Amino acid sequence: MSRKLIVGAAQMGPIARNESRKQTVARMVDLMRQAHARGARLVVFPELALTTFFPRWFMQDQSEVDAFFEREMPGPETRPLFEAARELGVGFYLGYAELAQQEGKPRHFNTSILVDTSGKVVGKYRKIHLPGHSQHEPWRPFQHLEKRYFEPGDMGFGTWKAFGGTMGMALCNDRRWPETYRMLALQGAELMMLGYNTPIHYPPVPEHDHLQGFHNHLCMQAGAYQNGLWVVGVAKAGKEEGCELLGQSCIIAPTGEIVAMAGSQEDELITYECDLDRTREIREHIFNFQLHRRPETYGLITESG
Ligand code: CDV
Repeated sequence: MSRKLIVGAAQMGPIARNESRKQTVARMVDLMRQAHARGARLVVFPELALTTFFPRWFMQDQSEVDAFFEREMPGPETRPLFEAARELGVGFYLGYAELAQQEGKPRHFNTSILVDTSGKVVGKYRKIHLPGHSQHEPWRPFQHLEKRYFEPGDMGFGTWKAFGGTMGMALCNDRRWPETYRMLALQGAELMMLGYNTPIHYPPVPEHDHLQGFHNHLCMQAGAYQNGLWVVGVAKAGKEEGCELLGQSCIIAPTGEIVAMAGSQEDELITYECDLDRTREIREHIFNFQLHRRPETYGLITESG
């Protein structure tokens, strides 16, 4: 049986701070309709796709922060995404800010879910590598307060059987860490979905600003090749509330080659027919984990410090 899956990377342009969920979700449903017209069965949206990238502001009033979070999924404003999935037979990966209640306490996570073609949530991931800082740093032109507004994901790295293969999820900064891809590949992931919000300007090391696009592709292409999996990396791009966000959303083959890339900084759908069996070209040969890995020598990697 063919394991070819047409996947859409649904890059989104900027979302203004005052843009409503309703407006944003309408943009996303439009991208899902375009994906359907191109035969896609799975669409990948960015990280924190429902609102502006709010960690760029220091906020002390928790209710102001919580307004950017979802208490239920789907909720009234996000339900059209799930209805579109059912109507079109197009599943999706969605990044959003999750406000959960666990043991009676509010918990804040930077989360992604995988929704199948019947509109059912089949997987959830909570971002593990949270970048940035937790205190207000007024010297910065904009803040990156992920460490203040979120706690590290408590679900580990997981994979899910869906869309005829084994799917993995990660979020933004996770893509810079080789452990992310390896943890997914060791659980059989054949396709990794990842949404990102990456400012072009990196205030602590501005000398690297011109390398943002290079580093984005460098880590995802290396991760794809070294682990023999497809990577779908999807940006929220363009000038959002004065902050320039990297575009260059792309689909990367298990060989590490970019096979499709967005050319704009706006809402843009790119698609590619991903043959999940192509993972075998790598995983049964050059990176055959069973034959060639030497985990007995890698102990330091899992020691803390
Ligand atoms: N949203 C992110 O995780 N952004 C980081 C930036 C801050 C470096 C990233 O890795 O792209």
